[in-house]
Amino acid sequence: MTIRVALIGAGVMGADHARTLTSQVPGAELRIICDADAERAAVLAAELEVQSVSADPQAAIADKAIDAVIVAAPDAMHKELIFAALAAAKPILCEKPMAPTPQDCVDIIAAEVKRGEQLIQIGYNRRFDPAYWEMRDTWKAAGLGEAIMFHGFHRNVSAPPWFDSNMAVTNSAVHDFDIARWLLETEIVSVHAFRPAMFANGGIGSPVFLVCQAASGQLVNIEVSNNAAYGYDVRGDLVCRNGTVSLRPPVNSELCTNLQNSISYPADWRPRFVNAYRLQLQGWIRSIHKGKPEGASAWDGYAASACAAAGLKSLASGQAEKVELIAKPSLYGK
Ligand code: ISE
Repeated sequence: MTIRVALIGAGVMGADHARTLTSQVPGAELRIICDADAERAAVLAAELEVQSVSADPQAAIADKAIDAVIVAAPDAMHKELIFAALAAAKPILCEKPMAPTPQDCVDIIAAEVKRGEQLIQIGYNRRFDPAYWEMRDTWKAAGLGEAIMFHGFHRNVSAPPWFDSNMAVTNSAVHDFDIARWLLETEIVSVHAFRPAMFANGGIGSPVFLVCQAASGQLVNIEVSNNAAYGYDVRGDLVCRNGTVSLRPPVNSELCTNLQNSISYPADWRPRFVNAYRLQLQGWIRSIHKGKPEGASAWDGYAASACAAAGLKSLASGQAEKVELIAKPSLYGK
């Protein structure tokens, strides 16, 4: 059976998902592209030979010829679109963050729990990145013992003009909260957020530094620099009792010239995580075929957003803030 997919949102990530889905994901067909900008939807549909375009996401989701939905619309629209897909009992792959506030996430969880089955996957793509798998597997296989600290570095070349001060936490650091939870298999219980003094008042793309405590005792620090200037660069070090595993971003070639060697950095996250995005989409379609969820659940989406809320609270209070979570519904396991 072919899963007939509706894409809601044809911006940077929506278009990227559409290209990957139509070229590299067996068992799926992109049937409709929906965007408030009709021209943008039409151009992408023509490029990918997709049958239909629409400016009405609710109708696209309800359409009987659609089996599953990718939500890549602006963050503020995620909740209503997830609700529509849940009402139509259709699996959803929703871009991160799941919703703007933890309360919105709790409402989504309540709706999914009421349905009694996991239909929501959140696009925390790093969970599908071979470099992070290797980091986790190496840690486990190399006998490094207990993990003690995780250092995460998350750098973008430059922030777009609409990327306000909070988004370093709510839009970027959510990836790092999620991957730390995934690696350490624990929840983050507190977040203390700092800004360098020269960015005390925030501003577009201003950096943040977050120190988090995990329920199982580890410390996690996260640097987010969205105006890092030199390239898109995500790094990580997992420090354990008997050694450290360092994440090496995939590099296929090195330039050697003039008595020097150098590597190049991608301009944004798409080339760096190209395999992760493909594997994520393949995993999502497989999960629908098999009825077995993969990747980040609605609970994971909620936990990352709750960490972000604690981070924003900490920036305002200047203190470490607790990550407040509701009791975990049994639908999401232990
Ligand atoms: C962006 O929205 C993403 O999801 C990228 O993966 C991330 O690196 C970037 O910081 C976010 O703003």
